[in-house]
Amino acid sequence: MSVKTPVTLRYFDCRGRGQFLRYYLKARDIAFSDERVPLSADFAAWATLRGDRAKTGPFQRLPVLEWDRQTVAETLVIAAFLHRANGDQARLSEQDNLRHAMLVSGINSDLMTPLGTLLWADVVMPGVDLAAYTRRVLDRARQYLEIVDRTLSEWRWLEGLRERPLMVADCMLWEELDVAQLVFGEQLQLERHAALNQFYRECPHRAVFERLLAAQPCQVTGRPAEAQALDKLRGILAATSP
Ligand SMILES: N[C@@H](CCC(=O)N[C@@H](CS)C(=O)NCC(=O)O)C(=O)O
Repeated sequence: MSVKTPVTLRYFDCRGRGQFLRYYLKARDIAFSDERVPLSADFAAWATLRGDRAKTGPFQRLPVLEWDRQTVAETLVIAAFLHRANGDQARLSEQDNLRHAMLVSGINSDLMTPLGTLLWADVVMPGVDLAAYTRRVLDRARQYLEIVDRTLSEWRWLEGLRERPLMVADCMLWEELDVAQLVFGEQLQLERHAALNQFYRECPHRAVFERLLAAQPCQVTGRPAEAQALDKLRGILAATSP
């Protein structure tokens, strides 16, 4: 894919809202600068950068994509922009474009955001009943996966994927299934969902995703000491599993 000027994806050095975009750019062979803002307990690097609106966009948040002198902010807008700019929109029927957009929107609000919030929960919601909250997020995630599993079968998503290039929604779905398993472990019970499980295992370019994760290992969120927070969640799940 040739873009007239260099492409930059700017995000924190974590997976969060940026990793699926990295997968997409890598898998689609789009040369880009993977600019990662270093994380630290005091967020010093971000504090220095945040006010530079040329880099952090109109809302001073990340991710931000720079593409042919355009600056694009907001995760869902970046996803839609890449879908259009790389010809994916033109490859799909109107109905399949709607399905693609619905899947991106759903994963964002029903998996990506709740998983990220859960990892931050005891920091951003002082006094939260972490055990109850964790179980609730797990139950909602399982419920959501059951429905998406049915929908992807009805849409024949996997069959379609074998006949077209990998698209943004595929990258996002794979990433969130991977993160959900990291957070909930076996309690997610992905294997109960045949279509999703098959998608996760057979997703084209899965090796590209895994290579990137291995080459640049990073936390899911910017939460300080995320590993300990994850251990705590796993302890809660182990103690409260029915
Ligand atoms: N609505 C934005 C939210 C972006 C957002 O909140 N990004 C976080 C990182 S995941 C951020 O930049 N946080 C820094 C801050 O709030 O100062 C989107 O969907 O992209």
